[in-house]
Amino acid sequence: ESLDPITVPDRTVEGFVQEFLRELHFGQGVDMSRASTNDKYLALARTVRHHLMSRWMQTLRHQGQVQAKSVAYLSAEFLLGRQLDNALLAADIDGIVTEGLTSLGIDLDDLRQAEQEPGLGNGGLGRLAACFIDSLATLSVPSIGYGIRYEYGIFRQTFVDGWQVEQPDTWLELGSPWEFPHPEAAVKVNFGGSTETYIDDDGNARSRWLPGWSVIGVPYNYMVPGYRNGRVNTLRLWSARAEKSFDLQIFNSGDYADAVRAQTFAENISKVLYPEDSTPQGKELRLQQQYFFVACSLADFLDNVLPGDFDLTKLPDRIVFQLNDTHPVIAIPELMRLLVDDRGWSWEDAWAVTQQVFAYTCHTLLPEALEVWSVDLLGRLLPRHLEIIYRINDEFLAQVRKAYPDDELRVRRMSIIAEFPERAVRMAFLATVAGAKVNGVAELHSQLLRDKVLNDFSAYFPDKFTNVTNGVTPRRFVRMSNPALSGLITEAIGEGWVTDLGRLRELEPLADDAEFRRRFAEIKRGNKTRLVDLLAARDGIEISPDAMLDVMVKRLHEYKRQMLKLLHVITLYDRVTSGELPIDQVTPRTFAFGAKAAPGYKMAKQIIGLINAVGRTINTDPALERRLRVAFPANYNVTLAETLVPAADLSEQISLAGKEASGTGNMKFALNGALTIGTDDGANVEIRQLVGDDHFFLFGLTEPEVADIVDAGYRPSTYYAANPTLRRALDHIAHGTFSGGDQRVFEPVVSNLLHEDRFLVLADFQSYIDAQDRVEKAYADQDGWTRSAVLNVARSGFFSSDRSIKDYLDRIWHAEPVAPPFV
Ligand code: DL6
Repeated sequence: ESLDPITVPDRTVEGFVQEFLRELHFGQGVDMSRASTNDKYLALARTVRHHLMSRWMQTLRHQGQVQAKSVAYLSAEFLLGRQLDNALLAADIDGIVTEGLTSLGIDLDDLRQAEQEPGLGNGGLGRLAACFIDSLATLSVPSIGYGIRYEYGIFRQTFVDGWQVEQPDTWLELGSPWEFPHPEAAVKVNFGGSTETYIDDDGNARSRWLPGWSVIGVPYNYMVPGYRNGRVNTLRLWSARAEKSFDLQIFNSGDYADAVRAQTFAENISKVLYPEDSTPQGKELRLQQQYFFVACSLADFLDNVLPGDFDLTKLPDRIVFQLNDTHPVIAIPELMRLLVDDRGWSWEDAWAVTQQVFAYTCHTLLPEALEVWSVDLLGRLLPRHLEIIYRINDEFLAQVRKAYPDDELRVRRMSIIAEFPERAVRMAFLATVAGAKVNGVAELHSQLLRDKVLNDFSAYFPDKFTNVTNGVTPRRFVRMSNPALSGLITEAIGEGWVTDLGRLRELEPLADDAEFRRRFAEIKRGNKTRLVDLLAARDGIEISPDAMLDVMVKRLHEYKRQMLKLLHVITLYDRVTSGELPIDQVTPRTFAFGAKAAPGYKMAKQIIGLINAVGRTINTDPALERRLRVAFPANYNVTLAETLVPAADLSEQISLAGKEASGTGNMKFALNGALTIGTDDGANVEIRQLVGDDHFFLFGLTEPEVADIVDAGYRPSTYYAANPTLRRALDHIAHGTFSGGDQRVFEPVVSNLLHEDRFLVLADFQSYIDAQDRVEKAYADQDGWTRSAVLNVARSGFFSSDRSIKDYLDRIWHAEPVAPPFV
C-alpha cells in the first residue's frame, strides 16, 4: 500500500521550516516576532507529529483489514516521559529539525525544556507500561494501550527546609500537543443503584443492574510510534465528563455552584493520579477510577475496534487483555456482565470466553500491597459486579472442595472473599482464578509468588504460573538519553542493537581494547558534565564531574532501604570527622538521591527530611573538603532520569531480599555502564548472573536467610549493641548531629530502626559497608572499573523490553507480530 499523499510531509530542511512556520501562524496565531517559547514548542510538536501521521492512519487501516490477534494493555498508569525527543527519534528527523530551527535562530534544546512530561504514573509499574507499548509498536504487534488521562499526574515534589511538600502537577496547563480528543466516541459508564431478578423469555431467572448514576468517558488518543518500522500504535486514555455538564434551570435560579455540581463530581474521577506506590489506598474514588477506565475500554474494544458483525465466541482468537497489576481486574466481572446481561449469553459460555481473554501480571510481594475492596463499598458502587464475583467464587470454591475434600481451611484461604478484618474482595485472587496466566516480573519474584504469596493457587493451577522478567526500552533509555554512548556502540557494532539489544554482546571483546575504554570513560565524564550543568541550573546544586557518582533513585519506601545508604554516608562522615580516616584517603564521591514519598507515608517523609539534613551537614563541613557531597534534587522524574542515569558510576539496588519484585532502574543503570551494588533481590539476581560476580558488588542476606531471621524473632537492637560502627552512625542521628542538636526531630526514625526495623537495615549494615569498601578499592583502579562498566553494557542486552514482550507473546499472549504495512 502506498502512503496517503495528504499526510506525508516534505522531509527537507526547507520543507520543515515552511511547515513549522505554518503551524506557528495557523495553529498558534502568532508570527516569529511575537512567538513565545511555548508557541514555538507547540508548533514544533505539531510539525513533528505530522511526520508520524501517515503511519498512524495506515496502521489503523491495516489493523482493520488484517484482524490479527491483538493485545490490549490495561493499565491505570502510563508514565510516558516527554514525547518530543521520542517522536523525533522515531520519525528520524532530528537532523532536519535541528538545522531548520537553527536557520530560524531557535535552539532545539530550549523548546525541549518547554515540554511538561506527562507524569501519569507513580514509578516502576507505570514506566514499565510505557516501555511495553514502545516495544509492542517496535515489534509490530497489533495492540492498544488503555488507561486514564489524569488531569493532574504524580505530584510535583518540592522541599521546604528539607521536608517534602507536594504541589499539583499541572501538565496540561500550557496545552498538550500529543493528544487527539474524540468526544464523539464517548462511552457511558454506570455506577451505583441496585440489581433485580427477572424471568427472561425462555423462562430463566436472570439478574440485571439498575444503575443509580453515570458519567461519560471521552477518549484521548496518543501516537505510539515503533522505531522506524512504519507502525504507529495507539494509546487511548479516558477522561471523565458529566452526562449533563450544566443545569441551566438551577443556574437561572441563582445557585451557580449547584449548576455545575454534576460536572465537578464526574470530572473528579479522572482528576488526579493516586500518589501511591506499593500500598493501596482504600478510597472510593480509586475504585471509581478503576471501573471507569476498564468499562470504557471494554466497551470501546467490543463496540468500536471489533467489526460490527464480530462473533464474540471467537473473542479469544482476537484479543488478550493484559491486566497490569490488580487495578484493572474489575474488567473480569465487567466482561461477564456485558456477555450475560447485555448480550443474553449463558453463564457457562461467558465464563469459557472470559477465562481465555485475561492474563494478570503481579508487581509486588508486599502483602499490604495486594489490593482488596470491601464488599460494602463494592456492593454500593457496583452491585451487579459483586453478584458476579460471588458466583465466580462459589463455583470456584466448589471445585476446590472437590479437589481437596475435608480441607475447609484451604478453601477459606483460597476464597476470593476474605472474611477478616472485614468482608472484602481479594482482587489478586479474582485475577488468578479468572486469568489464563499469572506472571511475576523477575525469576525470583515469580518463584516467590508460586511458593509463598499465591502458593495454594499454584498448587491448584500449576500451569497458570509463569515468569516474564521486566525490561526497559533501549530507545528512550540508551539511544535517546545517552547519545554519545549510542554513537560509540553504533560505530563499533552497527545500528542494529537499537532493536536487537542482545547484540551488545559484540562489545565484549572491546572491554580489552584500551582505546575503546578510553573513549568509553571520556563519554561517562561528558555525561557527568551534562548532569553537573543540569543540577546547577535546575536545582542550584553544585557537584563535581571528577567525583564518583553514586546514585539511588526510586520511590521512597522502607523496603527499598534508602536508610541503609544514608547510614553508609554517615559512617564515612564519622570516620573522617573522628580522625579515623584521613580526608585525602577518601575517594571523592557524590551521593545522589532522587525519591518521592507518598504524601500520607510519614516514615518515608521523615527519611526524606533526614537525607536533606545529613546533606546540609556534610556539604558544609569544611573537614570534608567537599570530597563527599549529598545531592538530592527534588522532583525526580523520567526527564531527570534521562540525564542522571547515563552519568552514574554506581547504581544502588539495595532492597531487602524478597521485597523488590523486579526493579527496572537497575536495568537502566547497567545498560548505561554503571556498576551495581545490590542484594540478591528482584532482577538484580539476573543482572548479576549475566554481568558476572566480578562486575557486581553483592551483599546482604538472601531471601531464605531473611525468612529464617524473621521466623526466629528479629531483634535489631542486638546488631546495634554488637557493632560499634553502626552504633556511632545511629547515635549521630539520635544525638542531633544533623538537626542542630535537636534530638526529637528524627527520633521516630531511630526508634523505628532500633525496635522494629521491618526491613532488616541493621542486619544488613555491616555487609553493606564491606561491599562499599570493595567499591572504593575497585574504583581506585579506574581502568579496571571502566572495563567492568563496558562488560555491564555488553552483557545487559537481555533487559530490553523487546525481549520481555517476546516472552509475553510466547508464554502468555500466543499472538504474533504482523508485518508492518510499509516502512
Ligand atoms: O514491575 C514493575 C515494577 C517493579 O519493577 C518493582 O519492583 C515493583 O515494586 C513495582 N510495583 C509497584 C507496586 N504496585 N503495586 N501493587 O509499583 O513494579
